[in-house]
Formats: sequence, structure tokens, C-alpha cells
Amino acid sequence: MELSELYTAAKRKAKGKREKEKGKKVYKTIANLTELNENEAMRIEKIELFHIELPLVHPFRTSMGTEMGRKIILIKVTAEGITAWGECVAMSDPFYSADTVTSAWHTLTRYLIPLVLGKIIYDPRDMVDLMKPVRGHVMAKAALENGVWAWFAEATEQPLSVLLGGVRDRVEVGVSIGIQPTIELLEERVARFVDEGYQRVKMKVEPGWLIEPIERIRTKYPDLRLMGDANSAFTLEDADLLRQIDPFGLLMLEQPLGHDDIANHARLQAQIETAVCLDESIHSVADAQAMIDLKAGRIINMKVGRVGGFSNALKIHDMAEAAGIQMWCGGMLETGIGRAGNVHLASLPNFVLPGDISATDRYFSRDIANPPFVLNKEDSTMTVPTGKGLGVEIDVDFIESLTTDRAEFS
Ligand code: OSB
Ligand code: MG
Repeated sequence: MELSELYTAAKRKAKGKREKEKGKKVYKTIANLTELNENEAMRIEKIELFHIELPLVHPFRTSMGTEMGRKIILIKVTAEGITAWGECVAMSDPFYSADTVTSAWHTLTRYLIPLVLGKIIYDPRDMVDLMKPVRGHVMAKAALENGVWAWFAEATEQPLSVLLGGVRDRVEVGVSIGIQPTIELLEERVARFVDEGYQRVKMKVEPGWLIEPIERIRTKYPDLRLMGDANSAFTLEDADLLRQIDPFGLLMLEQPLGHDDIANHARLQAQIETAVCLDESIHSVADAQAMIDLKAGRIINMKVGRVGGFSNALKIHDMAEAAGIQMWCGGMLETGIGRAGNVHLASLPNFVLPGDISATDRYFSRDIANPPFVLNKEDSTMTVPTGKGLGVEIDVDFIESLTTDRAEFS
């Protein structure tokens, strides 16, 4: 069959599929995607991978270890003369999640790219089925899928937020502060960010760095929207200790228990007043469903890379909204590509709490996308880009200069 015939046949099929989905109203937030014109299907012609290294302006210590810089895989998707970018949020070591930069590179080059290259895509959500043979590796999948989402936003000349069903032009944000060598240094750091205009502060916590630091910051800032993130550093046996933070009126306590342990978070939530938020435990729509069914927390930290891409993020968004579970957009120390995606996503209706989306200069002295993201000081928000696609300019020369490894598929 000629390619053009293939196109027509496949388009017909996809249209039928879309009509069916419309009937089922599976994706109620993506009003604009169902309006896509049939000519807007794409065939993935070329995929390029760039492995880059970028130093962080300040070391970031959590209960999992210390990050001095960021090794990142960037993905460039080309079709019909239009290019778009995705970012893989996997870290160097498997301490936050099983995915690493190396495992993502392997999975992308060996399995995921061969599964999607040359395929005709009618809707970025088609990527989920195409990549289904590969189990897990959510961050590698998300990077590729999100590049395709960005491509569709570029091609249809609308901001990604519009394609995703966003409803806000500014999103509330906060800052995530690592574990500091002393409480005095923590106080200094919090003061600096509060002065900069951040109205929500997340403190990393761990055994031995919990009650006293929280008490000190709370005493100094009685009205600050304050929260803790343990990155799985506690066990259910610490329930009595964790209950001691209830009087401090935290917005939430993020991922206190095991990364793979939804059930014990339910037991803990039943014993403490502070809202439990799950981060590490939610990798899929099924995980989110389990959290809701088991009442394993009241809040979800949504990280698009951790749930395998925007398609799953949207499903979880709608499920959580229906179940009365609040959500907010998490961060993975992303470059401007990932951050842009996060800001677009955070404009959706159920992102009702401030995200871990901070200004570019809090992470990097120079970023690979421009302009840098800045905090709107008056209301602790970030403005959603209004240009088409991700709405940021990619600095390809800078990316080239940071590239330590690359691969191309066409
Ligand atoms: O647990 O939310 C987390 C960064 C890397 C890995 C895990 C986490 C984080 C953060 C930083 O808290 C959020 C940000 O990007 O500012
Ligand atoms: Mg977290």
C-alpha cells in the first residue's frame, strides 16, 4: 500500500475510535483534542536523543541522598517539518524510583523508539497503546509521549495547556527545600525564599530532621503554607512520632512510608490528622485507584514522568477530581522543557494546591529553554506560556554544548 492510502485507511479507523471515546467520555478534560482536524495526524519520522549534564546552583539533599547536578535525556521528535521536545525526568541513581538515566536510555533506544518510529499517530494518547508491550519504565515512556504531545500542540498552533484542558493562565507555585546542615541554615534558606515571594514552602524531612525544624519554621512563619516530604524515610512504627506534627497545621505530609506501600499509608492516614500525600507510590491509574479505594491519603503529587506521561496524568486527574482527592504538580529538578510541561499541566482544574515549580534560577544558572521561568512575586504564581507548543524557545546550541552522548533514529 502507498503511504497515502495507509494514511487514509488509518485515519478512518482512528476517527471511528475517537467517536467511540467521545461517547464514553473517558477524557472529559481534553475538550480541544477531540476537535482535532483529521489532517493533523502525524507519522513519527525522526527521534533524536541527547544526554546532557547540567550543574545545579545549590546541592539538593533529601532522605535519599544529595544531588549536585542533573544528568538528563532530552528527546526531539520530528514529523512533517515540525519538531518538538520531551524531557526524561529519571535521576542518575535508582534512589527515588527504579528508573535511571541509563535504564531509560536502554529502554528508549532498544524498545520504545522501535515501537513508535514510523507509526501514524492521531492522538498523543495513541502512544500509550503503542508502548504497552514494555512494562514499567514510566519515565522513559513519558519522555517520548510528552514529546508527541508537544508536537501536537505545535502542529495545531495552540499552547499545550489548551490541548490538555487547562483553565488557568497563572498557576500557584512553591519551593522545595532540601535537608540543611543546621536549623539556622534552614531558617536562612526559608527566609530567602519567602522574601523572594514564595508563599508555599516544602521542607524535606527524615528521622532526626522532623519535629524541631518544623516547629522552628512554623513558629517564625505562623501563616506560611508549609509542608513536609519524607521520600519514604519512615515506617508505620513511627506513627506516634508522625502524629506529633499534627499541631503544626501542615498542608500535608508527602510520602512518609515505603515507596511501594499504599496499604500502610492508609493505616497511617487513619492515625494522623495531617493530610497524607502520595508521590513515589503512584505510577499508574491503577495505583491512584488503589489509593482512593483504600483511603491511603487525601492528596496526590502528580508528576507526569512518574505516571508514564500526560495521557495517564489526565486520567488520574479526572479520577481524583471525581473522588474529591486534591492534587498538585510535583517537580523533578527539570530543565525548562520539563518545567514548561509542568506549568501547562498545573493549569488543569483539579490542581488546587501550589506545585513544586520554582523559578529557573533556583535550579540552574543557565537553562536550555528561554525565557527563564520567573515567580510572580505578588501572588506566588508562575505564568502559563501562551505560545504554541511548550511555549518556550529551545536553545539547541546550548544543548549541543552540554551533550555527552546522542542517538538518532529515522
Ligand atoms: O520527592 O518531590 C520529590 C526532586 C527530585 C526527586 C524527588 C523530589 C524532588 C523535589 C524537588 O522535591 C521538586 C522541584 O523540582 O523543585
Ligand atoms: Mg516527593
